[in-house]
Amino acid sequence: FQSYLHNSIALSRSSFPKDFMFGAATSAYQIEGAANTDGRKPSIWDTFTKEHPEKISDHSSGDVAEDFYHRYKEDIAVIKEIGLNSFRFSISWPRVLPFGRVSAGVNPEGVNFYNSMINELLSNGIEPFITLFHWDLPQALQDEYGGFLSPKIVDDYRDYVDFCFEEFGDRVKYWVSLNEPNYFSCFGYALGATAPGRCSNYIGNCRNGNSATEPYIVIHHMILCHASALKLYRLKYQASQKGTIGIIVTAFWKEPKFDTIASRKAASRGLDFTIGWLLHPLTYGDYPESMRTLVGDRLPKFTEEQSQMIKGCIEFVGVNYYTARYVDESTSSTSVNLSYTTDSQVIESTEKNGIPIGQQAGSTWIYIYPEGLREMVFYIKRNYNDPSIYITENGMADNYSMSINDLLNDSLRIKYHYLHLSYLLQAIKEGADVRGYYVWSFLDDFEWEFGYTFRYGLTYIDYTNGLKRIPKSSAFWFQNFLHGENVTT
Ligand code: BGP
Repeated sequence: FQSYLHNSIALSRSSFPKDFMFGAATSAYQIEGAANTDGRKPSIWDTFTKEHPEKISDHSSGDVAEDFYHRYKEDIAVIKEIGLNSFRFSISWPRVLPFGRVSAGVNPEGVNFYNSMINELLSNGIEPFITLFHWDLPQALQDEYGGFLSPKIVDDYRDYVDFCFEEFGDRVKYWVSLNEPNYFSCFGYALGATAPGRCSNYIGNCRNGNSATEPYIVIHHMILCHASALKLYRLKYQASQKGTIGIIVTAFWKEPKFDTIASRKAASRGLDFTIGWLLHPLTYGDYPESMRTLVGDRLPKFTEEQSQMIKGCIEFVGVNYYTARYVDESTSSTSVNLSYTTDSQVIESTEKNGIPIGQQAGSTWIYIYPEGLREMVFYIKRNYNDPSIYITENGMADNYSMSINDLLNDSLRIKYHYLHLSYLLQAIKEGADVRGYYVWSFLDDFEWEFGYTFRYGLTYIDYTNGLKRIPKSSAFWFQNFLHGENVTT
């Protein structure tokens, strides 16, 4: 399939399975805005952007974002026009339960918003695909007991998702428990670069946390959260609602830098410390052996009962695939790498002998490496009992400083999606159980620590002109593809 990279072989919708989901992905804090509207209370992201504007490239926040809260009908009409048959969005926990718990008060306006949005999607023939937690924890729970650092989060999370299943589950069949716990914990608790901004000098440049232990504690609790949500759903809702619950991992492909045993082992450790960190315990009941050995006592332990409970808790894996890295072994304890912790003893690089692993995108951390998507899908199939897979995010950004003309004529984005879809199709033909593909993202949006400086959307947002939406060339490209045309780049 190297030929995809060189010749433009036409790609057609009809080559994909008939019921394949083609969607666009978003998350609440990144698009909704209306941060202080209709009873919503702060999340840790509201607090973080207010207290640490210096940690966001353009010192911005999601206060207004793209105002999806007020403009969802117009946006859903465009989703339909493009021909996407699914929409991935997240529920803002502090919009429905402003203080985190039902007992502290439900916000009916927040619940109404999601009900109306879900109904709007369904009446347009678009399948809602809902993330229950995309990083915006109610600040109240962070203040009360430190959020995901405390085991108390497990009960509160379970009660929150119980509330969502009860309210929305009659119409929603696809749920994701947690978006990218590995990114949330490492950037939020090792590097201090994203909310809640904790770290120690061990890795990050601050002293309010402990980068050596906290990321592991946070993920430990998130694994228990996922499993409790799944158990609860199976017990209470499965029979009547007939939905499914997956978990999403940050899935950088790791390509051995050299043809050596050391490089191959490093790649395998790198994968253990990212996707294995979650998928191994949720498949087999415990962390990967490499993690147990290298992290030692700092890695929390599951009790026998917990281990039994978390085992076999993967209904589907959501893969957020953007890019890949070359990896090699490293014994230096100071290297920060995209396995996010230094404990994996892996050094990552974007080039080999001065040649980059792929073309660099406007989101500078993304090098275009579509082969890695196929590799990742098969790696998960082989190592975690062949689960169903959804590509829950795939995309690249342009830099905000480009001219509007170039931003709208986004030929590199078209090439990016064409290449990734081509490799994905190949994987499906070879027997991978992949059921959907979601573009990140539908709109240009608030990109966490990058603020509005990275533009990932199929739709351009004019931030200086009333948040006017303008479809980019890539939106038309998807429209042609989804309406049955054979497309190239
Ligand atoms: C994923 C997140 C998304 C989105 C995307 C783009 O990790 O799930 O919410 O933000 O990455 O990444 P970034 O903003 O780091 O460029």
